[in-house]
Amino acid sequence: MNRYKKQIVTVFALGLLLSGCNNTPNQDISTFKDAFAGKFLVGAAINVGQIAGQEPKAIEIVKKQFNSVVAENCMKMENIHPEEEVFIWEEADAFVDFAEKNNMHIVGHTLVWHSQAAPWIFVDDSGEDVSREELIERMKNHIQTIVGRYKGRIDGWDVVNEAIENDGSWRESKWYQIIGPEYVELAFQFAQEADPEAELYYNDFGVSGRSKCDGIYHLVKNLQEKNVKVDGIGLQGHLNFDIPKISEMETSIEKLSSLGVDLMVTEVDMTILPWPSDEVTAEVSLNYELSKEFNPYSGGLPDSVYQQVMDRYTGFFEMFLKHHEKISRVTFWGVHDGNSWRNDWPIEGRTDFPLLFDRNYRMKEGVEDILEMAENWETK
Ligand code: 9MR
Repeated sequence: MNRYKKQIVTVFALGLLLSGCNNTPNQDISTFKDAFAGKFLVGAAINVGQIAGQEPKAIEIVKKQFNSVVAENCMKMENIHPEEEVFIWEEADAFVDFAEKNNMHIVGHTLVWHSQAAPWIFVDDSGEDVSREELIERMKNHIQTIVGRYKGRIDGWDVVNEAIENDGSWRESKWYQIIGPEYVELAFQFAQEADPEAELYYNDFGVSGRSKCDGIYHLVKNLQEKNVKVDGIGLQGHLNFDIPKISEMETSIEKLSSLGVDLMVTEVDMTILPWPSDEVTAEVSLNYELSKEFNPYSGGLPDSVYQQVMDRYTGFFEMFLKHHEKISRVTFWGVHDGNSWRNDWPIEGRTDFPLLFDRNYRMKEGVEDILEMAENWETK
């Protein structure tokens, strides 16, 4: 359990003790962070416009509802370290300042990823791949400069993102091709050296798939056997309308928790739009053309579909509550439907409804049932 969660649990337990009402649900609680207090943190990814004050209503939601934040894009390599000698700190600094000012748990995302890596990192002046030693040195400098800058301020880092393929094998990223599988343990070691107190996570999508879950299990087990510090696994929750089954994610939670690390359900959203290909994935490089067939709800969502989304969301949260002792945090990937990446991937310009706050910054109808379920969980 991380230091922030311990604090929250203590405050919550104290509150219950003082009120002398262990079994009586508090009817006044109506926010995510209060309803799930004592179970897990609830967070959201925020973007640079929101941090810069361009969307005050979204920020109001964040402050009122959540106790953890992650930066959606500004800490990714191509943004924060676009050239070897250039680090751009303004946006990341503003993100950390915002979170600290509002006393929130802070997640840094993400240090080593195949996507949005700055192109310079893998090549020399003539455009050839750098040597293994050189890439290790560059990765070390990247990780330690960033983690070092925020030492003691960022609670946990997504150190390595998406290193495993759906079939459980290694992703053939440039990191893997040039350094070999040891790049993962080296990344964790470099991060630990830079901030020994920060929690260090491995984060991936599609974790409900059996082969992928097994691949991640073995990756983390191998790190543990080598005494590499890894505190948690992020199971990205990029859900679809029909997959994965709740029970499939539950099986993964059970399996991965047997490693004795914290689990986080990260990047939660649920697309309801038709998928334009046979392969269902969160691979960000995909891109298809916009057409009416693939954008059926631009005029609004029919009630029956809306209800199915809420039922499915409720089912997932019920499962998260059941396993709350294994889960330290659940984080939404965005604040409201209007600014979700889902509207633009893998087809740009669609209208999706993936989050629990609508385009008008209103909490969606039915969310209060999820909060009530959380408040009453102990009494079930
Ligand atoms: O939400 C992010 C979007 O704005 C970016 O364009 C995209 C491109 O890299 O990344 C999105 O976030 C990704 C996250 O960092 C890692 N897991 C998958 C997320 C959705 O693609």
